[in-house]
This record gives sequence, structure tokens and C-alpha cells, in this order.
Amino acid sequence: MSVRTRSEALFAEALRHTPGGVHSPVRAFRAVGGSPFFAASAAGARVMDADGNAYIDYVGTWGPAILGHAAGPVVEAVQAAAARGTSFGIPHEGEVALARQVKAMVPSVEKVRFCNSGTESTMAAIRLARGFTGRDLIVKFAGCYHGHSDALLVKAGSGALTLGTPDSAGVPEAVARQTLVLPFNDPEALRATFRDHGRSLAAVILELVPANAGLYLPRPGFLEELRRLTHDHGTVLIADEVMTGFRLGPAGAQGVFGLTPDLSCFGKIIGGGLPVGAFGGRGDIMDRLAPLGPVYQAGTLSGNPLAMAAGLAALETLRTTDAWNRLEALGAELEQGMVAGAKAARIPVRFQGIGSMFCAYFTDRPVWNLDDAMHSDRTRFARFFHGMLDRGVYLAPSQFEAGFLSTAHTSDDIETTVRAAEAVFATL
Ligand code: KE4
Repeated sequence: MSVRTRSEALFAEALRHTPGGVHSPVRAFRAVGGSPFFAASAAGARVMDADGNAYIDYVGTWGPAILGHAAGPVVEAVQAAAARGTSFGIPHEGEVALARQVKAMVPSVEKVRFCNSGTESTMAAIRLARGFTGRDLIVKFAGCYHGHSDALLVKAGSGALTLGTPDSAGVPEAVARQTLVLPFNDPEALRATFRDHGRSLAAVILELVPANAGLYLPRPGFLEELRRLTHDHGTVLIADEVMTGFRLGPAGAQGVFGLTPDLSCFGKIIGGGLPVGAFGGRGDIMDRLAPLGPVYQAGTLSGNPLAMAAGLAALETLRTTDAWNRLEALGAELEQGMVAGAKAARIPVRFQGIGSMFCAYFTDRPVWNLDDAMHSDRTRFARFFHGMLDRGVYLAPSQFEAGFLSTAHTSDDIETTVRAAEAVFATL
């Protein structure tokens, strides 16, 4: 059992200054019990806490740390950029370079606009789709999380689901009514919704690989049916790739599944760990954005030079080292070890993953949507989480979050993790 007295003291003080002591709810360990450790530093595949304990990190700051923490090329790029000024609020070459790189990696992106978070990117994409179509209704899927803008905090995943507030207080009924929520992987519900509302639907937004209720995959044919229906009804199809973008491959999940969305949203990796969001896609839609068109969107720190430099260094490193093959191999190693460990211990675990993303559901049934995910044994998950943490492995502190590998993880790390899991499975 790791000693965490410094973290406990910091948390006690944080609680006096900040609601729940955290600056994003999922960090509070409310879903797993206990109090969060406080990070002191992070390097490669490890995070070190305020008491000097080291953990193999499978959260990776919720996705951005795909190269591991304090990756050399990213740190050097940020240090060099900082020496030239931390913010301009003026167009600069870094924005152009990162935009060029995004377009080169994601063929569906003809134009791109940078902002400061995934929330901003999806909020702006929805507004743009509404401005482009002149329609109000949007569709999302239960359990998908697209950030905390009002229109999208309806049956949301991630921290909202973890805390049991998938429909947040403070979102006016008049706003929530404009968001239709469907079950994921249900083509019949899709067809019925388009039959009843087709010409009123401004957009459908989805995570192509929903990873904010754990992690599950699209059933064969589901994405193709969605693309057909949105195309036939003039509805904007928005792929939320904030988590999957540049993680599942150079063109993210849309590249893996061969889908061409009308707009895509990005975040996390595109900023190399600094605050960046982005949205992009069809030029005829993007050109409705101010200052060209009537749809307003703005941001003081959009295109921030440090964040642009970090994002460019991250994408360049991923692209030139073909990191995705390595991440795929590590993901397969982890899956094999965890599945074998759970089986040997006769613990019902459904390990679901794709590339470097994964989730271990404590259930014996396949998970294809939020309802399936809700059958997981969250009490058992909480015990598993703490057992792993006490053995130096940091997993996401919620059954409804995904885990992430980085290029800094090694086969030895996976071996250590699997051994720890075998020991914890035996106690569950
Ligand atoms: P941010 O506003 O947190 O940068 O991005 C929102 C967002 C949008 N779309 C998807 C698919 C996302 O996963 C996210 C944010 N992901 C969560 C983790 N599940 C962020 C963690 C947190 O809220 O602290």
C-alpha cells in the first residue's frame, strides 16, 4: 500500500479552495472511492505522485500523452516556442504548419479552425452545422461524451455518467429538447429518427469508437447506414475524434473505418498535452465561419504558439516513427495478458480495445452500447482499480473511461501490469 500523506494534505487544502478539490470531476476518484493522489511529475510511461510513488500510467492525461509524458520533441518545441513569446493573438506560422499537417493526415479535412479544448470544438461544430443547414435539431448517442456545452450534456458519458449526472442541471429544457438521443449501434432507431425528423436534423455527432462509457465498437454496417442517412437528408455528420484522432492512426477512427464525415472534431493529441481543440472538414461548410460567413466562433488563445508547436512536434513524431504499429502491438499484448489473467481467476471480465485504447468491463456479456456497459460490476471495478494502484499501476478511476497506451510503454511494463492484475483478480 503506497503512502500518500502529502497527496492527502494537498487534497484537504484543495477541497477548501475548489469544488470537490479538482478542476475536472472525473479526477476526484468519486467512482472508485478514496481520494486522488497528486501528481508531482511525469516522464515516459510513468507518473510520480507528491509522496514519491511511481505508477505505470494508463490514463496518459486522458489521451494526449500518446508519446509518453515529457516526450523530448514536444518539450524541446515548447521551450523554443516559449522563448519567442507565449501568446500573440496574431496569425503566425505555427498555425499554418499545424493546419497543413492536419490536412495531410486527415483527407476529409479541407479547412480547419483551432480552438482551446474538445468542448469548444464540438460546440462550434454543432453551431456551424446549424448555421449551414438552417436547422435546429441534432442527434447524439447515449453514453457518448462530447464535452460540457449545453446542447451536448444530454445523456452524456465520461464524468457526467460516472457521477450520475448524464443530464446536467442548468441545461434549459428548451435546449435539451433540441438534442435527440439514440442508442448506439441501433440502425432501426436511426432509420425511424430520420423517417420522423430527417429534414429537420442539422447534425448527427458521435464518437466513432465510443470511449466515454468504457469502450465499445460500432457494429458492422452501423457507420455506413449513418453516413447514408445523413447524406440523403442533408444532415451534417460530425465525427468527434477528440479522443481517437491521431491515436488510432494518422486519420484516426475515420481512417480505420473508412468513413468520410462532413466535419471532424479534434483535441488532446493535437495539442501535445497543451490546451488545443480543432474542428474541420468540408470547405463549403467551414467557410460559413466568421469572418467569412455568418457563424461566429472565436478565442483569445486559439492557435496559441506554444500549443501549435507542441501539437506539431507530436504529430510529426507520430508520423515519422510510424508509432501506430507499435501501439497496436502493445495493445494486443495487454489484451492477451489481461484476458488470460481474468480467465485463470474465473473473474468475468470483458476486455474491449482497439489499437492503444482499451477498457476492462467487469461483466461476462459483450458491450455494444451504454445499456450493456451499465451491467458492469462497478463495485468490483473499484476494488480492482485500488488493488492495481497499490501495486503501482494507474488506471482510469472510473469504469466509464478508457485506458490509453503510449509509445513509451514497454513489454516489461505490460508484463508488470499483467502480473499485478493476476494478483488483484485473486482478491476480487
Ligand atoms: P475537453 O473539453 O475535455 O478537452 O474535451 C471534451 C471531449 C470531447 N469529445 C470526446 C470524445 C472526449 O473524450 C472529450 C473529453 N474526454 C474526457 C475523458 N473521457 C476528458 C476528461 C475530463 O473530463 O477530465
